Amino acid sequence: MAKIILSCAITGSIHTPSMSPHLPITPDQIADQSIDAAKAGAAILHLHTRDPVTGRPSARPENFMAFLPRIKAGCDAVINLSTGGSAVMPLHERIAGPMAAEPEMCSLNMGTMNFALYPMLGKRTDWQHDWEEPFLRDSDDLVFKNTPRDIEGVLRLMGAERGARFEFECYDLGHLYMLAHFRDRGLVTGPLFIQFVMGVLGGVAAEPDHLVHLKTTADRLFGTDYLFSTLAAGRQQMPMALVSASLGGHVRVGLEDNLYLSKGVLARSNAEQVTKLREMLEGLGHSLASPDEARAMLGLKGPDQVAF
Ligand code: KMH
Ligand code: ZN
Repeated sequence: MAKIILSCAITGSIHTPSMSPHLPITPDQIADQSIDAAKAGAAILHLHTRDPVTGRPSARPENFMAFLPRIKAGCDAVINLSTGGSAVMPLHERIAGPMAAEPEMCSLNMGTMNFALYPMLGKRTDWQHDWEEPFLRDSDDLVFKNTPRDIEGVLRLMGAERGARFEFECYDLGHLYMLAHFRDRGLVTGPLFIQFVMGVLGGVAAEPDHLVHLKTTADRLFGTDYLFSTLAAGRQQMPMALVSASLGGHVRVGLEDNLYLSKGVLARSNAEQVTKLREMLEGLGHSLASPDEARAMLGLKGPDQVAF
């Protein structure tokens, strides 16, 4: 069996500080949890940043630079910076940090979509920060804008001009056809790394038969010129990771996608989720790729070619 690339998405821009005391917010918290996740087996660290005081999603270069050198000094994991930022940010704001840091990898969201977080409001009333409740509530009228022009811009600025390769975030079948369109125009080249994103309200639900159909479609469009990984938001995180691995795919966990370790039990760290998945995968006979093995599989430029 081929080795499995485990990505860990450390903090994201979906969950808010009141939802878990373990969600990393400050540069030290993000760096510590990233290094621990890498030590536990994550080959790739998918990173967003937050305002260190309020915890609100941010994509400011100075917030990224406050932890990137520390993470690089503390582990050899591949650094993958989000260009999705938060769906509430315009694209120029979302890519400011990645443009300054010039990472080996960055995410690229393959279509415009709804990104509805308001079901997470639940019955909670004890918000720590003023921004949290309206941030979630207003997502009933939120468009996560990723038009072909936006995608082409990120490919040029981050790929052609800065040598990054991409985690292509595909939330639905149409996003695969958009990726094939850019391949046909010669703007993306293999090996492509597709992240199937399941369970976001606005994208496809986290069901095994949907994943099989996404993979079958990607096989038809990209043949052997791609690798896929799967993330499922919320409680389907671990089950879908195991389905992904069983189909020959790679896996992603992390507090960006799910705050829990098991039903009703908050994960105390990203490393805890990495360790849990690692043990399940190894129990099934799989083994994890090291960061350098992941670099070779994905054709990355190397950690000495970044700007941090
Ligand atoms: N937050 C995930 C649902 C990005 O950072 O570009 C998708 C994601 C997007 O990771
Ligand atoms: Zn992300």
